[in-house]
Amino acid sequence: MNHLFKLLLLALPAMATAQNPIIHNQFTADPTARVFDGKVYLYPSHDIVPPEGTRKDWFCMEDYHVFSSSDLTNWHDHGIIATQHDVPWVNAKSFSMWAPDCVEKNGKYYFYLPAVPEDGRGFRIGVGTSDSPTGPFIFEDKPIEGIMGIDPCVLNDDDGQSYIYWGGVSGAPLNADMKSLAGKPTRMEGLPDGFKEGPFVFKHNAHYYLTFPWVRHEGGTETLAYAMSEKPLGPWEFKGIIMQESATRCWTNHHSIVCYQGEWYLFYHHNDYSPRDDKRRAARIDRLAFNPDGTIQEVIPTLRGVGITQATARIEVDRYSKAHEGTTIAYNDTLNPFRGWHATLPGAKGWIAYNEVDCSKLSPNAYLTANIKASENTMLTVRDGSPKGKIIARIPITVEAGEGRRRDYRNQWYTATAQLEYIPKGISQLYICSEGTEVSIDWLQFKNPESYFTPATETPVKPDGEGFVRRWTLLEPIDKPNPSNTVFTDSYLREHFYMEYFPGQFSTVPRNGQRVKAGGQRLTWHTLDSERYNIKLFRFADALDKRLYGVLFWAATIIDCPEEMTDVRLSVGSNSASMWWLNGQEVLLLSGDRRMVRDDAVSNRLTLKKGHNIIRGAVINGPGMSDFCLRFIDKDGKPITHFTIK
Ligand code: FUB
Repeated sequence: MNHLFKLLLLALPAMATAQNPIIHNQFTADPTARVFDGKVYLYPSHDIVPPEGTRKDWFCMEDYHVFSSSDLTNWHDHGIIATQHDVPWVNAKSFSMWAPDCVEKNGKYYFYLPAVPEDGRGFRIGVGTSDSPTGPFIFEDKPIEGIMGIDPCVLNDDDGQSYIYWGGVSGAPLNADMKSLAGKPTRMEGLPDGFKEGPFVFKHNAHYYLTFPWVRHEGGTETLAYAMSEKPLGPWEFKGIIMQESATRCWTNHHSIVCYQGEWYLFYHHNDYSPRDDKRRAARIDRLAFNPDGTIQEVIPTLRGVGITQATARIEVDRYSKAHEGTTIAYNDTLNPFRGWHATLPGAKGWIAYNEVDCSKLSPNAYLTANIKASENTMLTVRDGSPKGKIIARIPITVEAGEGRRRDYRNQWYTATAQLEYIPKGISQLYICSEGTEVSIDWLQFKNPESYFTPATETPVKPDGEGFVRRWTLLEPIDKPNPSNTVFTDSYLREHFYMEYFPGQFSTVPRNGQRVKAGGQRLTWHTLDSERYNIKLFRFADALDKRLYGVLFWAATIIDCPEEMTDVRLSVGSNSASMWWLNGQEVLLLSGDRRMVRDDAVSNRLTLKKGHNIIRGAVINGPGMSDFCLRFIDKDGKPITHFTIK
């Protein structure tokens, strides 16, 4: 087993994913996106499963969350910004907090929401004010006078006038307070017949766009359509469809359109996480483009969505950008769609492509992991740019228990690993190609091996903020076969730590690269800075492909004190037993079978000399993973940090 695969045994679970739908832990409908201060903020409705006593087949929302992102890929949930209990005029049992909007004007943020009022009659629209896009919002006592309806959308025009639109479709100018109408509501003219709701109005190149969900024929479901005008309240000229009806008959669609960092995006929803119930929806994003005459090009919904995916993030390849005919996708758990999907490649020559993967942060010793399932031994290749592109990695899939393998993985998910043969430069479109029989794939993830140490430089360093000494000269492990830690009594340790393993063990100060002979072993000292407060001797040995268990480690370091320090104590934690010497004097013994715990054992009071002080340690283990941490503390137990380490 080589170093790479051993590291995998301790690999951490994957982090963020970044495809359609964009929020993965809750339903998010009616996604209104707005750009504030260089970030995209998302204000969706929050569909929930209807609680007991409420209609099971209808929309059900009791609060709003707000999300933000600076890359359209990683979304941060800022939590709940309003509930049906906080807004004074809302009927607190109505579960009717439908599609909202939020705009900024003169440094204030106005959050508009539709809901059923206390008297239970129809929908009204109210507003809350905040100094921040994430709230807290202070809500008005009453809904806006003159509006009955749902789905507010506010346009701030370039001349300073704001307008509010709602329902299907009316509009009116707003007063400067953003909380009251400055004129009579008017019905927007020029729109086609058929059910309309969810207006979203924006301005681009002096054209006003009124975009809206529209049911174009009896028995149909909602498309997204649009009209254009040279005036904010029309009359409008109907232009056509932005998005066709849902292929799976999700009855509603609801959207917003924003320009972010020079690109246009359509936010919309679909019932990805609720395939049998189209009242629980999930927000998505796809790119939107204009024709030279200002008309909008039709948007084809994708699984891939938008945004660059880091190669080291989990790449959900079932959210592919392209796929070979015959590729299918299915839920990982039909009882819990939030557990995502997997793709199945039909066999030889099948492939899926996943675009915009940033490989620039992969280190030369990066490797690939893939969660896969197959019924026969087969092979996948991951290629750069095309199904015939350069091979990045080959993933051999061995599912049958063979000689030396205890597990049989036929038709079971398992994580395969592969070394990289080639690392694409920058952004790549990955092609995952089947080279044999049918194979299912859930995700891919590239990993940079974790680093635990870096070679020390000539420059002295300080202990870390908590006083831990992180620079050490470590000797490659001496074989000391001990099948268990139970032998580590004081007497055993005294005998074995004081044995002479190599010349100068207690007298010379080791230097980086110096070699010593210990019994039949030729061993080298390495001066290293540890990335962590605890010195992971196990990782040190592993990276050098040395024996890990039943070994004895020697460590030494020199600390340089600016003055004499009295009444200090040496404080150590180690796995397993260890002994420590200061300037040649034994000061601490940690015996028995112990775990590494900071400040596990503390010495008697000591004096550190002005100038150089030599600390030596020996750590012994049986079958465990060795590490240690060491610092000095003062008479009050506070860490000492004002010395340097050579
Ligand atoms: O989310 C509830 C309603 O469904 C919205 O207000 C409509 O636009 C439709 O998406």
